[in-house]
Amino acid sequence: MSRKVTDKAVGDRPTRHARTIVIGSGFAGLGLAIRLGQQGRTDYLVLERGNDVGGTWRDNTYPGAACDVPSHLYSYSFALNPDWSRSFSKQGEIYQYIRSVAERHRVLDKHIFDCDVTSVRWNADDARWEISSSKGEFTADTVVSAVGGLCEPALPDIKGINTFEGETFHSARWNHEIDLTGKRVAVIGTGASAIQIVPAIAPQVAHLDVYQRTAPWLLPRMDRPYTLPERLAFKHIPGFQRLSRAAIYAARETQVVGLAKVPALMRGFELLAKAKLRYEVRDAELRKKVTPDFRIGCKRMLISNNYYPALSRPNVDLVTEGIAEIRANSIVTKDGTEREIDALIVATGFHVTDSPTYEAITGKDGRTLSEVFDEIGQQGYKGASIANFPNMFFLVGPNVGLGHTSMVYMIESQINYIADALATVDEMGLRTVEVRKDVQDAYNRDLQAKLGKSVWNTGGCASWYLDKHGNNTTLWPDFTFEFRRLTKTFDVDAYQTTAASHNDLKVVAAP
Ligand code: N01
Repeated sequence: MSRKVTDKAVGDRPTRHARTIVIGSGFAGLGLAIRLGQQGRTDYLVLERGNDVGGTWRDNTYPGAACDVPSHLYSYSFALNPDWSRSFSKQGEIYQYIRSVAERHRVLDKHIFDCDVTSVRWNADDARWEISSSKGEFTADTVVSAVGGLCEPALPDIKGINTFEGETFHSARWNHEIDLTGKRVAVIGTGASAIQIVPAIAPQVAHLDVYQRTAPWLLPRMDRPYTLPERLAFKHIPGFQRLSRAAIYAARETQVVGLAKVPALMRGFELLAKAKLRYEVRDAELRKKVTPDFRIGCKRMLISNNYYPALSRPNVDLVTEGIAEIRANSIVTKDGTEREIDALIVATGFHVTDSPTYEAITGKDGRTLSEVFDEIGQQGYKGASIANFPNMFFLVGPNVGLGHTSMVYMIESQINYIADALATVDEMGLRTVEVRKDVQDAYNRDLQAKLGKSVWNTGGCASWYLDKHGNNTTLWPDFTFEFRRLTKTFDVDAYQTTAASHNDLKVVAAP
């Protein structure tokens, strides 16, 4: 979804109506599309701005891109893949996996690709959503936004960045036409993307400056290729793959205790990370620069075995002085040093709590999602519904994010909930469903009370997990099986509903 109209030639096309329209086809939107098909629904469409399914795994093609959740867990429960080549998959393999699942479940013909949704407006008279896109106009009884939290690259607001004359691009929009071989390159950022990019390009470039604002915590990456006997076992021994997935899930879930409930327990991880740092960074000055000053887990814990060694290379400098200005061919730091470069890579993350996609959605009272969030922060109910936005559901909405385990697990929980919501609407003959504001408020009070104790809120760091109101509106503060339990069935009592009786809006459930 974007704010800009990218295709002017849409005027003459007739408006298409679908019972359900899903926007976005990453892990979330695609998973829901498959479930809609399994429910026997045919009257749905998926509008995708890219030219293929895959979402973030289609877009993030930077060198070194790989998942930091083990492959057997980072996949759909209904489409396990015994053929993963290694314990932590690389981007290309995950993208191919998502593609193959889409093909196998025959949902690609429900997709409209290169369809950039520019506005989504609620029409109260017709109880429908009106959607404008680069591929024409649509209406839908229900819209599911599955655009994801990491879809809109955030560019740093640094003086002079637009005057840079060399090659420049964001990590999520890698320009493969540019050959970095022998060039002087700068990378801004030291988050999950940058720590994969730096070791991948360092051997190729003439010189690399890595601009660090905050040193991240790094843990070992237990990655290795699967042996042939293991792969045969995953394929042929009944239950072996499920068992291994369950073991990974259980091990990861234990982290919730330290992250969300008793942050002091994170000291154990800190000791491990410090030992790794001492072992891998021999130079005392560099070690000082890369030693974090906040409790581990406050920002996403990163895993890498080759980032510190890359920083130690003779052609790599870690710059921590802070950027004052970017000039036509150089970066100037606050201490006055000017470093010349040919190419600039910005690995500065995404608009998460302030996504521009929120501006495109206009709810019941005429306010956009962006305006609603601006006032109260990113609040919703079970990450799936937001008051003022009837007949609209969200996949990966507020407070369903995770740092420690597979988002696909959370997505599948939400798919259960939304699929059951659509079934309930049909069974009860409902015209509209909108989460009750009092229920949403109580839900968020409870979330914030839990998050107040978490390491994300108390660990002494600034992160994109927190919004401008200081609230953590991105992460789920409990075990993921607790979220699975909460989303097992659609709790219609939490919603204000109207019955589908012509245009007569009969309230059948209200606060
Ligand atoms: O982005 P980030 P990312 N001047 O926001 C720095 C997922 N992911 O693309 O820490 C200078 O984490 C910023 O500095 P600071 C994962 O969920 C997953 O790396 O804010 N620096 C930080 O170092 C992850 O959390 C995988 O002080 C500036 C960096 O840029 C999410 O994507 C792999 C700056 C941004 O880090 C985002 O990761 C990759 C400025 N003006 C990503 N602005 C997997 O393996 C920002 N920075 C699954």
